[in-house]
Amino acid sequence: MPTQNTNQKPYYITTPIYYVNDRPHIGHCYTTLIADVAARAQRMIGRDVFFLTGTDEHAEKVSKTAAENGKTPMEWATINADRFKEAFAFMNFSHDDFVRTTEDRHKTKAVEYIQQLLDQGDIELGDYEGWYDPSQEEYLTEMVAKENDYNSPVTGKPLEKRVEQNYFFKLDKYEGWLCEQIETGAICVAPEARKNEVLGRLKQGLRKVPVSRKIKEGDADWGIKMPGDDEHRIYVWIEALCNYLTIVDNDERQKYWDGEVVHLMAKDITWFHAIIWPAMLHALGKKVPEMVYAHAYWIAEGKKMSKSLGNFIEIDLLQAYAEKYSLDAMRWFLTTQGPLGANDSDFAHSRFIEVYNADLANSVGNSTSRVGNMFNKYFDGKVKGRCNGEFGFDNGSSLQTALTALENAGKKVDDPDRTYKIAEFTQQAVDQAGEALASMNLDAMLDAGRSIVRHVDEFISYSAPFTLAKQLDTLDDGEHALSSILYSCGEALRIASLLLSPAMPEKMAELWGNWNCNHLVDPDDCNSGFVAPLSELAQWGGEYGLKPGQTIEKGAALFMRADAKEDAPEAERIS
Ligand code: ME8
Repeated sequence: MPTQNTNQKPYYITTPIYYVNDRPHIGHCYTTLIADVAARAQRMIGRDVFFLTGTDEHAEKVSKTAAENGKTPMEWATINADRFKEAFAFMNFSHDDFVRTTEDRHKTKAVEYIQQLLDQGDIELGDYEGWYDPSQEEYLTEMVAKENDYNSPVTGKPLEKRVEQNYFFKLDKYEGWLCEQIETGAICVAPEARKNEVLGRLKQGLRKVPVSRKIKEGDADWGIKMPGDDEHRIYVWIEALCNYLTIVDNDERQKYWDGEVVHLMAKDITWFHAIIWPAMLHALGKKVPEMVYAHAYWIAEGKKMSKSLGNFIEIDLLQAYAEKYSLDAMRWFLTTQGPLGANDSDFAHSRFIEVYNADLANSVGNSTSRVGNMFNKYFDGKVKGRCNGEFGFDNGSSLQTALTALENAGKKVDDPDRTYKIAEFTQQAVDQAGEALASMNLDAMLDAGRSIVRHVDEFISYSAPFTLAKQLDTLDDGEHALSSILYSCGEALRIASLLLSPAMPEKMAELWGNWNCNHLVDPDDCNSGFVAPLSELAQWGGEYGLKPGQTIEKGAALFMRADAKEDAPEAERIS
């Protein structure tokens, strides 16, 4: 086990549980990837993390598509749940559990919660008339229905006016409390645009919400019955939300609910997570989530992805990209270019190549192979001596020696007074990454790693160790200067690789293999995978830093440059 930082609460991150009427696509992989990157980063800083994903199986559309495919609902749910599991294994996600809502462990607890709400009078029977969106299996308010001309805001198909006798949850009772929780940030609804939207809608007033569906003749026997009433089934949304709690509601996992709870999803389902679920939890006497983070959408080559346009980015296309450019390059692209904030993102091939070359081939890949090559060429592939990562202009300093070599070679130094405090720079980057992680700004977190790589590149251009290497015989302290420069570049890149690893775990592990940094990794630790928290791992020249005598193998380049004009990889379309 890595030494866990005991001042920090356990961290519990969830993704939506996905419908199993169909196979997974980029959207499902994206949200789960973001959760994976956050989970890996939180584990790396030493927190005890639980990461949950899974499938939502009791929806009407699951039994309908099952029938269309000549399967029972359970057979169809299993086929698709397995596709989700396979897709998530391919994406190298590190979830700690995968829930299927058809499992007893979920069903039993969900029924218990509903029973408690019934007993307390928070749920009661009544009549309901409203605009129902059959494609989404949800009722919309009069205002939302009207705004969308009585069509589904998601699919554009007509809404249905339905009257039902239902069980209702008294959501209206919690209006004031919810407003306060969200306004004060006790429940942090993010990004800000989503918070404003939710508060705007909340201030129009809340009504009771139906939590059951009356069973009609001909309905498939699918879903969980309302406790004590065989004529109703628990509305799939209400039951699905309970998954976040059912799976950790036991002695062993309770600490995760007591810790920091983060629910991640896209903006389509913010309301359920920011309003209905916290109110249910509050009614149950449970703690509410600390954060509800609703990102925007992926669109494809400028167009919304939809079934009718047939332009959903499917797993096979992601696989084709992974095969050609590596899985981690694809994970990198999705994480850094995705719709984590309030704006939608376009999955365009040209953009992929641009980002791949700029961030990976020309930056991380190039910098690590350059430094690895120099260690090989100048010091037999070994770290020579340590250096504190400070380069100033005292006479006789390593930087001064390097610049003298440049002058000897007849080259001009642009800014002869530049100093480099590389160790300090890496420490600042580690701090920035931690701050960015706390607010789910994963691009900024990864950019902290990228900024170290840029700093190293700049330092190499400035100090020109290859020029210095040619003059080792003529300069008194040439070898010491060269070794100090290389140590600093190598140690900075080692620290950068830690910050980049949540998005690119395989590629960074490959680098650690080449650079004999395996002492960072604890393969037996199923939690973080590291031997210590980041604050210790990233200490410049510390216990886990590069050491004199350590072998640095060149290894193959981590990322080969891509031709800007090359075509998008072809995916075999899944039928
Ligand atoms: O809503 N871009 O399941 P679902 C980004 N079962 N993310 C996308 C996306 C896109 N274009 N399309 C989908 C459900 N997603 C319910 C959830 S939770 C208690 C129940 C992702 O299969 C995103 O996370 O329709 C979105 O919220 C989710 O898939 C919807 O998945």
